[in-house]
Parts: sequence; structure tokens; C-alpha cells
Amino acid sequence: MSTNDSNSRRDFLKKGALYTIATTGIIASAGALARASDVTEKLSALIDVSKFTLPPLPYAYDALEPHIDKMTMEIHHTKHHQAYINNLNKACEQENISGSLDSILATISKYSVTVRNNAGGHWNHSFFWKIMKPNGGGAPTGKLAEAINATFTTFEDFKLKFNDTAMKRFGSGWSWLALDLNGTLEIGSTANQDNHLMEDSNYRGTPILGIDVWEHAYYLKYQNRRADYINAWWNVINWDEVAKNYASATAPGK
Ligand code: MN3
Repeated sequence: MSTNDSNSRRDFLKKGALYTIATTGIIASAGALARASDVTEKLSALIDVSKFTLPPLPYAYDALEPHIDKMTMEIHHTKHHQAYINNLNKACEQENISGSLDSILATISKYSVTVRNNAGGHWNHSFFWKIMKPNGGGAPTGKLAEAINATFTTFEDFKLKFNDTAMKRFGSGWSWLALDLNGTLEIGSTANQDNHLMEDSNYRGTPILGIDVWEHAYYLKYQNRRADYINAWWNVINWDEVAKNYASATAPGK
């Protein structure tokens, strides 16, 4: 090996070592930064109690097949519901709003339309996931069944009226069975992401059962056939959960 060769080899090794040190340093710094931002995020989540998060779906995305398909459930939960939460968190920060979701809905006229739509969206979807389950459907029993029969004559009559209301909702919105402020069961429909808990709602009361009739809830499987989606939806109702909603709405002191 000549001196020149040996020099250039030393140069090469030196440059290589410097390059390794430099890149390792950069990677290590990037790692430290990533860890720091992770810690900051976790800390701010702990400190900021007004931050809303996506509740996990109580069943798998494909659990409601064939009535509601996996892709619709996955997009509906991880994209649509998550977007309401993200927008709500941002709006709460901008408008300096703290407090529970229920307290925001109860004083909704104080806030922007953005808060209204996204707070409603978060509440409605959190409610909606729970009143469905795999192998659901059938008919209600117990006190809820008695109340439905007393108000609407039969369960079949109730379903017809509920379906009709859901079909007549123009554009995007929800249809509901709710307990009104007089303690009577009532079928009603709200536009956009409104619900009965909003202080200025036409249907003040407590939701017992509700269906999302936004196209995003059914378009992938049913396209424009809202009636087919509504009919299929009755097969996934979690009547135990609906009965619980009724029991807590009619509980003494309510
Ligand atoms: Mn929806």
C-alpha cells in the first residue's frame, strides 16, 4: 500500500466515522424530541380535562354484518366520529369552553355553530354505538315494552311510525325515541347533529333510542336506499341498553 493509498483510506474512514457520529446524533436528537412531544401530549391530556376522546366501539367493526358492513362501521367510527371530536376539542380551546359534554349541550345557544355540530356529533355517535350489538334485534321487554305499547298501541305500530319519521328526515339528521319533559315517550327527528339535550331543541327530553340517517351511515352498502338500511338496523338493536336508557330517564328525580 503506498502512502497516498494509506492517506486516502484514512481519510475515507475518518469521513465515514464523522458521518456516522453526525447521523447518529441527528437520529438521537429526533428520538429525544419525539419522546419529549409524546410526554407533553400525555401531560396536556392529563391536565386538560375538557379534551374529548373517541370511545372504543364495544364490538368489532364487522360484528354488525350483514346489516351494517365493516367498512361503513370503521369509517364511521374512526373518521366521522373522530372528526367531530377533533373539531370539538379545537373549538373548545378557541372558545375557552370547559365542562362536560352534557353541560355544553344544555347551554348550547351560548356557543358557535361549530361547537353545536361537533358536540352533538360526539354525543350522538357515542350513544349510537351503544344501542347496537351483534345478534341484536327482536323486541323490547319489561317496562319499556309496556310503555311502547301504551303509547303507540303495538310494537309494530311504533316501528312503522319510527321508520316513517326516519324516512321523512330531509337531508342529514337523526330520528329518535325519547322521553319528553312530561315523561311521555315521543318519536321525533332532529336535523344535522342536534338532539333533545340541547336547550333550544324542538324535542326537549332524554333520548332512549336513535338512528343516524346521514348518508355516511349507510351509503357504502345501501347507496340511496335509506329504507333498506332502516329495516336492517332493527336487527342490531341492543334492547337491554335501550331499556337501561329508559330506566335511567324514568328514574325518580329525573
Ligand atoms: Mn354519523
